[in-house]
Amino acid sequence: METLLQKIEGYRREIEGYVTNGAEAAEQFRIAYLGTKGLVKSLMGEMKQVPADRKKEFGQILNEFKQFAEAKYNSLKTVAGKTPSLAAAAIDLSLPGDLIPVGSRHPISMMRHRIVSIFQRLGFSVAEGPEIEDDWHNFTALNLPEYHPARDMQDTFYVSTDPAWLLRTHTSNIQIREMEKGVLPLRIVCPGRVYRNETISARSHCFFHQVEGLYIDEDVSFADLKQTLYFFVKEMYGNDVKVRFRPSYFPFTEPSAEMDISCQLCGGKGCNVCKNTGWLEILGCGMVHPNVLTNCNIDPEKYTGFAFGMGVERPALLKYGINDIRLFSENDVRFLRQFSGVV
Ligand code: 2U9
Repeated sequence: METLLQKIEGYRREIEGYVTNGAEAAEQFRIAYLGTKGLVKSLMGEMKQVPADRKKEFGQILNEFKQFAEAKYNSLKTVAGKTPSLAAAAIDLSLPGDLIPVGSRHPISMMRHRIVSIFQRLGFSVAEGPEIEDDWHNFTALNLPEYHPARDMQDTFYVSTDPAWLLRTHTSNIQIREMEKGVLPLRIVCPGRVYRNETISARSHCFFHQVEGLYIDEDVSFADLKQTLYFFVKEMYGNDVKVRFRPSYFPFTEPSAEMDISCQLCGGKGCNVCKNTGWLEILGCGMVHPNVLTNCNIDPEKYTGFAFGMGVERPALLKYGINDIRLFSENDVRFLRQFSGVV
């Protein structure tokens, strides 16, 4: 069988190098390779020598070889009428093209897109902003007091200290910049990469991705916030998912809450992903603190707003069954290739 395969490979090379100089040569090629007493027929006769368990494989290889010879014959026929030098140089358009590998989207990009597009359907538009930020847009305007631990060098990457430039710790800087533009009402989602000085492990990284949202208008209420997030959860996790709000605290919202959904893995029964609680925390939210509105020259007596924020990594881990957050930033093509064709 191996010698047979080698022989076929040799014939293939022979055919590749075959150059015609006329219709007569094309016909000779047909007789020699494809005729009733030709090479392909005689190779078919060898089939009886091939062991039973390899007959299928040999059949396939022989079939491909036959198609290859036929394609060559067709091209020889086509160029047969041309001058010998042109015929020799002619490109064989009947041969199959080289396969070009199809790229894939990064799982974080896919998850960010899923999240953002749900809010876009509710009339939110996308806003972006700088990753290197000043103290005002990242902290002060957001009602984060001078002594807040988040400002600590231990938690924040400072690019410089005087004046202070830092890597944003959340995408809230975008909302501050949009509010400062003074165009109301405002209804935006803000996706982006954020940085925190944390030890890198399977569960946390020193950079990750967020999608935050903000809606400011007259008469925006906590009920609007809840309905918007209910809609998001149903679109994202399906109609059967259970939702609960828990009171919480953030300096930039008052009142503040965190939203949990019933665990996607165990359906609420309890497992190691939900730490046996049956619930998964998916986002934080609240009504924009009046101080934040004032800081951006918006009258808190006239306008109210809600805001929310969520991480992108955790839902991506859950959705795509990944167990280590570091895989998202290592750019190992063996990992990334698996998302080809996934949406
Ligand atoms: C403005 C006013 C209020 C955005 C908010 C959260 C609650 C929140 C976390 C979720 C997981 C960050 O990625 S995470 O660690 N976010 O809990 N974010 S309210 O509030 C804002 C933003 C901008 C002007």
